[in-house]
Amino acid sequence: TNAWSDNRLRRFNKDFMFGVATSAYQVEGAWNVDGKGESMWDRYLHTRPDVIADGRNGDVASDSYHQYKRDVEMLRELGVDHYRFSISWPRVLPTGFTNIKNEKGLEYYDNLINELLKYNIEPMVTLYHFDLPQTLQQLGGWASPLVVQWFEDYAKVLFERYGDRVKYWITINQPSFCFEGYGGIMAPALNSKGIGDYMCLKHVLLAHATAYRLYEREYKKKYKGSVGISLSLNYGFGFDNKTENEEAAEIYRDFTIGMYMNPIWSKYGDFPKTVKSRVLKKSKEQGYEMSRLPTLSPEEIKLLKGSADFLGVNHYTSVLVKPQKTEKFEVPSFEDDIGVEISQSVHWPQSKSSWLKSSPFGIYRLYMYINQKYDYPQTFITEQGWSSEPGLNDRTRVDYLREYLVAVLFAIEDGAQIMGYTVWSLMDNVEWVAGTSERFGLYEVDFESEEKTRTARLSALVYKRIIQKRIVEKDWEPDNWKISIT
Ligand code: PNW
Repeated sequence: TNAWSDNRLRRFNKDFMFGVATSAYQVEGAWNVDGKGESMWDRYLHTRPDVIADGRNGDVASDSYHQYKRDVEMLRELGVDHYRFSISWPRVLPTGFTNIKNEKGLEYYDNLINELLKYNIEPMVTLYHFDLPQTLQQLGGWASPLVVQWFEDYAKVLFERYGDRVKYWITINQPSFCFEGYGGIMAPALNSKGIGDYMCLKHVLLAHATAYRLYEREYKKKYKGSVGISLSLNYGFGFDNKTENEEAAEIYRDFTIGMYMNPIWSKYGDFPKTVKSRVLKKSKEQGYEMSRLPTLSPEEIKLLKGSADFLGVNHYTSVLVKPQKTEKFEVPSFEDDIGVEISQSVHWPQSKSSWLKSSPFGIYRLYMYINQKYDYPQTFITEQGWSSEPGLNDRTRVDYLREYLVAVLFAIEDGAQIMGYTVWSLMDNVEWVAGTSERFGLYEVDFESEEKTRTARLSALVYKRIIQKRIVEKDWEPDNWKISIT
């Protein structure tokens, strides 16, 4: 389908918020500066440099710890309404606990927030974007139930310190990091497929809900902010409309969308029935006494239900789903529990990342799906982006953003509740184990330069124009590629 197939002019209303995102480990650098503690990503990439595609880790990254004023200048050049960034837990609490509060680290975020507010840019703060203090990882990290309390204590420090100025909070970025960290090559890279990943997931959800309740109880009246969680929600289509493929896609969606949304947004809470029954059945067959998927108690179900003022949607791509036939997965594993084979169409344009292809109708379908299942939840698109080669002429990113933004307009027209849109990312950064081999920035970063010089790409100019005009113009081209504050 062609996103441009009708000629009606749709526009974003004036209070729709446009922004860009980054995360602490990926941009800040200064990994051991001014009293910052070690994170599990510091430890992981220092001990396993071989896993990084181009060897570049987050020690210096885009050096935003020192360049934040330039970052805010770029935000002003773009004319964004908000900036989504994350706080590094070990930068503010080097031991992971609240016994030592690192004043220098806390001041860094004070400075960034104040600089944003000076120019009327709304800060949107993520409490956790993958960089757990290494001290806590050693004590079990997200697989330990104790992390729920540790996270609440950490959240309290941030709500106390920044609550007067920050109105949009995101507790956790993508609970699905559990599957990559306990069954893949993301930190802590502990090989515990089908077990550790589910334990992690339970505690991540409870940590989120506990932080949400803390804000609700102690800060909401005073500060009137809202608290959400960002989920990685790609859409799974049936490979074609054969019944078995449609059924496989429904199971896939239960495991990758319902898994996170059901506990918070459904009427009865808890994990989806299909997920619970499939993992239980497989676990029994495999000789386990009980399900590898931990249960949620009635109290936990209650704590989780309704524990978000908004859903943060991180949406990059879509997949095509068939029942598992030829592929063999590790046993036990999340993949084996789902029991489907996924692929992407050869017709979808390919980015620099193997997993990321452009399929703009996917975000429209995702919204129709969650609206029907969860009754039109309030959402904020907290990440969407495209990876390219280095270079300023990022035509493929321009195409991607335009087509997805048109799809977002279609979704809004059909009732989706979307408060804003956030491009991943403001600038090139350390793309986890891909290092700097995949570039997601509207701004290019010259990682060879002392200052980590930032230069606007074509997409930065196009996004600026979209923000100004509140419409998506298919054919607009800038006169020149200079960007300035207007
Ligand atoms: C996001 N997928 O993760 C993360 O939040 C960012 O830190 C990261 O830089 C960005 O995407 C680009 O990778 C995702 O498989 C990882 O669809 C994988 C997927 C989606 C999001």
